[in-house]
Amino acid sequence: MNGSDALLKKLKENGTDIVFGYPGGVLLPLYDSLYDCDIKHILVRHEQAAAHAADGYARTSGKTGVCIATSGPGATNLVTGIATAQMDSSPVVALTGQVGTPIIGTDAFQEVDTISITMPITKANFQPRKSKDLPEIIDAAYHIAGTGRKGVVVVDLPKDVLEADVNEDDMKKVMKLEGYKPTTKANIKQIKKAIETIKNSEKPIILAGGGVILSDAAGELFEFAKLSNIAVATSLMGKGSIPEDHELSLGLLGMHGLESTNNAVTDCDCLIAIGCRFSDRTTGKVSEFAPNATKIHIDIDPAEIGKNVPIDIPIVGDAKITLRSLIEEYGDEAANWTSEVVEKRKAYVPKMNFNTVPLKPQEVIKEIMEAITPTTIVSTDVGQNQMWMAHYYKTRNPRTFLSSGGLGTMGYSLPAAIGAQIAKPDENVLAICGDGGFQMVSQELATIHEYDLPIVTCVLNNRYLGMVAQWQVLYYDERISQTKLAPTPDFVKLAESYGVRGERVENPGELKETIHEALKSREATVIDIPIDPNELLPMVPPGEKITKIVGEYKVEE
Ligand SMILES: Cc1ncc(C[n+]2csc(CCOP(=O)(O)OP(=O)(O)O)c2C)c(N)n1
Repeated sequence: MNGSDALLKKLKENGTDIVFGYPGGVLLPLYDSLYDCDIKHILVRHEQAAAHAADGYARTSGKTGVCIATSGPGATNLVTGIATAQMDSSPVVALTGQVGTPIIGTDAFQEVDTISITMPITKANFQPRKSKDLPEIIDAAYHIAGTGRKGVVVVDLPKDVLEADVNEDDMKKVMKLEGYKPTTKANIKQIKKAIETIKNSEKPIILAGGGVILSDAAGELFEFAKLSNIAVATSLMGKGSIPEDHELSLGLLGMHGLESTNNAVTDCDCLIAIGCRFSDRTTGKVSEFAPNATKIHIDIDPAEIGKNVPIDIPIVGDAKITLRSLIEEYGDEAANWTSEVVEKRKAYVPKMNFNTVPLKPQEVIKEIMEAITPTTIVSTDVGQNQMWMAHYYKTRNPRTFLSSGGLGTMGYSLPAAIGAQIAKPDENVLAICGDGGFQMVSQELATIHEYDLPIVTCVLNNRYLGMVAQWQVLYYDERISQTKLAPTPDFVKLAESYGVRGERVENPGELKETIHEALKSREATVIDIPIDPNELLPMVPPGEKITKIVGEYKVEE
């Protein structure tokens, strides 16, 4: 067997039956091996989409996603998707082609130093120089990507390594990964200390991050929250870690968080952060973030603890295993403050009902929620559309809300939805995007059509790079510089030209029905939704404390 065959065999052994990629000259051996292999290859229309799709697949399924790109421009086109997945700790193995080993470093045609380029944006990267090393490197790549704090591993594949022979003994070799031993089981003394602190506090709050979802700990989180009667705020990545229609859910915290949540966290005297990296979007001004709270931080990555926010009780461990220990050790003492916090959250009922044309984004989110079920997977893009969703949309299940939280990558939503739909073929998948982000990846409608993926794409079309325009309005004296997107293509016709159904919804009440019909038909549909570009998203100015919200929250009378 040659290197390519060995590689594909290893992918299968590691549980991969689907890959997202785009071929090129140095990958000809690999694509030839794929020709009669039962791993399904999804041919995207741009490599960035391959990485986002692998990432969306990973986030939805919990398995490691795999993407492939050729050397040089193929590899550089993957970079944004790699960085996006890595920032959000999504397990992805990225396979890149490389020129043959004899000409590495000669400025050969389509040569780029992928290892150096991806070093700072991956968890690890490898370049096998001999075919016999390829199998153990692939096993190591999966192991590193999918354990500890998950992330991206690049394997850069020189063409001759793909061509040369690999024997059965090579297939059995195991790489020794000295020094890579993530701690999953937390120190029991720290757990006991945390419990004592929680019980001695009067105003405890849990802050759940994406780590809860990544470690499949949502069930344990909910159990612990109910047992202790402590309400849960989430970061953007933590959306779905607790059913957001349950009264113990306080919703989103931070720059675009709910006012009641930002106030509750600011007032709390004990903050139990789980799988959360305290990003600037979540904390605002760090010195005024939960200033009176004793802070407990549970995280699998010791490097995260104390990195952004000083921590009183560090607990290194996997969220699921640690929450299980917390539940076992806790007893049944319930917190008292929660009812007050919950009442305040209940009193804050954001207004979403607007009977206006153009549609208000809040109305759009309301109708989306009415059209779908708790298991529908939604992916958002980046910009106002993302934050309207983050603030108003109630996520009810883990792994059903996909969003580029760390890198903030426009163009994420549509290809991530492709990965999600492939991971969950029977589930409904909705991609939400702005007109700017949609235009960055709209070519992927061809992929959606080719593979018959029934994704429903909602374009919140404000004819602006809305989020940036909003900052220009608020902080740059309304000097709208290069953020008006005109002329915008006719998205209905664009969709139709790709063989995808196109619809336009302009009136309140119609969106729900249109989404419903599209989902029922199981036919890919793009819905162009002209929305009011003047509706401003309330926010905390960057670097300010999270109680300082500017812009008016419209609350139900
Ligand atoms: C690849 C990329 N380029 C630029 C940005 C900076 N950026 C953040 S939000 C935004 C505007 C997004 O506009 P649109 O997609 O129309 O969504 P909206 O904010 O209007 O919902 C821009 C340009 C980004 N996040 N990603």
